[in-house]
Amino acid sequence: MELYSSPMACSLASHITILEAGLPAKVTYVDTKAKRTDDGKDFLQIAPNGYVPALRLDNGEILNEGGSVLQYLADQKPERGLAPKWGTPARYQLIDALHYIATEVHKGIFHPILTTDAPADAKAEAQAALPKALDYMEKRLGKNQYFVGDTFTVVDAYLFVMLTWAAYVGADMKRWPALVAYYERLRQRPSVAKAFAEEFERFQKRAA
Ligand SMILES: N[C@@H](CCC(=O)N[C@@H](CS)C(=O)NCC(=O)O)C(=O)O
Repeated sequence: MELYSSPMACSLASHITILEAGLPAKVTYVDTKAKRTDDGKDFLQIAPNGYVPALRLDNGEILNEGGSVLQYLADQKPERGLAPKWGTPARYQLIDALHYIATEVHKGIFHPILTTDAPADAKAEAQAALPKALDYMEKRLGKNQYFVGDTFTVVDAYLFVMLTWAAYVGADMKRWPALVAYYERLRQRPSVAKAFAEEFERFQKRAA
């Protein structure tokens, strides 16, 4: 398996999941603007939509949506509990949370804020929506340790990235103490700390 990731992008969640599951997957970095991989390949030949995460399966097929990549990775090591068993109500709660994060938070809010092409009014609307989404997540997390169920799942890996971005775009995180405590707990997990350190270093080098 090979994961195509871009430093500190949404694909960090898949990178965390690979480490959390202990999967033998190679991580290849991509410059998503130039559409080139760091080992010199045309990324559009690998993932026609040109975005990360992309996961090349051992049979050569590509998965190119975070929600499917995360669940595929989790299902390679079911004993790690990174996604509940298929067919259980808990699995649908996980899918529900992944869709919420992908559509409402990632694409609905962070995409307009972070992209250079969005018009100013779309950026302002997204900035105004961010505290409301954080309010919702703070309330939904409540006193729980994890966002869905009682153990770490791929949803927590994805939310870790969203909360990293929230601080990066200037959200006043102290307004959401449960999310801050949750974020700090996640940051201490070896898989999260390792993937974050590797990607953050690459992110800083690219920005320099
Ligand atoms: N629909 C995809 C979107 C993934 C996505 O937006 N990836 C961003 C990084 S966070 C990207 O690669 N953007 C570069 C581009 O769209 O050209 C998903 O939910 O995984």
